[in-house]
Amino acid sequence: MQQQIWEPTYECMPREELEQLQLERLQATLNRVYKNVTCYRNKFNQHGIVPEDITSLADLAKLPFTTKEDLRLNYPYGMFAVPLREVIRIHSSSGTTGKPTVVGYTANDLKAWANLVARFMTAAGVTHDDVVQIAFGYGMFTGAFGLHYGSEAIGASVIPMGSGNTEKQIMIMQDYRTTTLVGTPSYAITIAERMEQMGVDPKTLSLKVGLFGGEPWSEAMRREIETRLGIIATDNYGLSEIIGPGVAGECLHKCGMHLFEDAFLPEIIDPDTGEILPQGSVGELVLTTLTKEAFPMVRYRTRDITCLDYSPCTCGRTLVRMKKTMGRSDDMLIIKGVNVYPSQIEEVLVAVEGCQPHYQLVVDRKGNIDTLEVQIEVTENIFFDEMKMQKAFLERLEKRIDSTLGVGVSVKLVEPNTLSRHEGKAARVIDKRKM
Ligand code: DLL
Repeated sequence: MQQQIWEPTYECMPREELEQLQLERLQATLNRVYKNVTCYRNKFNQHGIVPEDITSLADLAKLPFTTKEDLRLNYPYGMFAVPLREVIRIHSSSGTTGKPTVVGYTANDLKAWANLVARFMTAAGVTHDDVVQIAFGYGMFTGAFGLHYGSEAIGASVIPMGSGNTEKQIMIMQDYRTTTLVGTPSYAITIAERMEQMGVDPKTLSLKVGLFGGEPWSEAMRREIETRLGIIATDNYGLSEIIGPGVAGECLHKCGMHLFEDAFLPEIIDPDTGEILPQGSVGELVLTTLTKEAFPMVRYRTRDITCLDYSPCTCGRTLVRMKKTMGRSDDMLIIKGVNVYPSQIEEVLVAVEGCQPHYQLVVDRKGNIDTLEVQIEVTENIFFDEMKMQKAFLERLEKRIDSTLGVGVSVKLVEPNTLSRHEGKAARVIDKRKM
C-alpha cells in the first residue's frame, strides 16, 4: 500500500534519535513548568526533585503523576504555563461531575495541534483532494476544531457541519460529494441507520473513508460501520488535557494507532499501584507533553486502559502503536468482583447475527449481589413469533457474554429503534448502584 507520510522526519525516526529528541524536549518542558506553574513546583519540591535531576528518560519515573484532581484544584487557569495574554484559544472537557477542565493554547500550540491532526489524517489516506465533513459538535469540545484545522492544514475542503441533524448530514454528503466523514463511531452508526431508512444506497455516495474517535469502539463495530457505509474506518485517539484529537491515529493498515512520540511521551502503568509495567503490558496510559507551551502536562494519568506495541509497522512509521482502548479505568464496572469493560460486551454483541450495535448496560444490586442486564436491540426479523426460538437465541447470547466476561449477565432483547441514538459520545451504562 503506497502511502503519503506527513512529517517523515519525526514519524520514521530511528528510536535512538527519537529518544534523544524526547529527552531534550522533556527537559525543556520540566524547566518551563517548574518555573511557571505553582502546582508543579510544589509537587516537585515535595518529592525533592529539581528539573536538572532528570537526565534520562528512565528518570521520568521519579516525577509525581498529574491527575484530573490537580486540574480541578487549579480551575480554571492555575495550570497554565504562560500568561493569559499569550493564550489565543480556550477549550474545556465535558466533565460529568463538578467543574469542567479548562485547557489553553498559544499560537504555536494551535499550529502544532493542526499539524498533529494533519499527520493522522494523512496516515488515514486524506489528501488535499478530499472533501471532509466534520460531524463532531463545534464548541468547547476539541473534536470538531481539531479535525477542522487539521483538514485545512492538509488543504482538504472542510464542511463544518457539526453534529446532529442527521438527514441534512446525508443530504450534504450526497450533494457536496463528501469523501471523508469525521465524528464519533456511534454517530457513524446512527448515520448509517438513517441512510437505510431513507433508502440512500452508500454506494451512490463519494464517501471513501471515515475517521472516528472520541470514544471507545470495538473491532466488531468497525466492521459494522465499514460494511454499512461502504468505507474504510480508522480510529484516532486524544484527550483535551493533552491537546484534543491528534495524540494518536491509525494508518491504513489499521493495526494500532501511531502515537506521536515526538510530541507526547507515553508510559503504561498499573492503575492500582502506579508502577511502570514492562513493554507490551496492558495498563493505564500516562502521557507527558513535550512541546506544548500554554498547557504542558507531566505524567498525566489518562485513565485509559491500553497497551503499546513497539514492533515496526509496514507503513514505515517507527512510532509506537497504541491498541484500541479497553475503556477507562474509571468506567470499568466491577460486577460481582469481576472487572468488566463495556467494550468487551460490544465485541460479542456486534458479532452476533441479528443484533444491532445499539445496546445499554444496566447495573443494579439485588440484596448484596450485583446484577448486569444487557439490553440489546435486534433486527425486525429476529423478533421471533416462536417463543422457543427466542429463548434459544437469548440463551446463546448470554452464554457467549458469560464466557467472555467470566460473569453471569441477563440479556433483554428490545425492539428496533427503542434505545436512544447518539450524535456525540455514546452513554451506554446506567449504574443504578450509584443512584
Ligand atoms: O474526545 C478528544 C478527541 C476528539 C479524540 C475527537 C478523538 C477524536 P475528551 O472529550 O477530553 O477529548 O475525551 C477524552 O475520550 O480519555 C478516552 O477515554 C476517550 N477517547 C477519545 N478518543 C478515543 C478513542 C476527546 N479513539 C477521552 N478510543 C479519552 C477510545 C477514546 N477512547
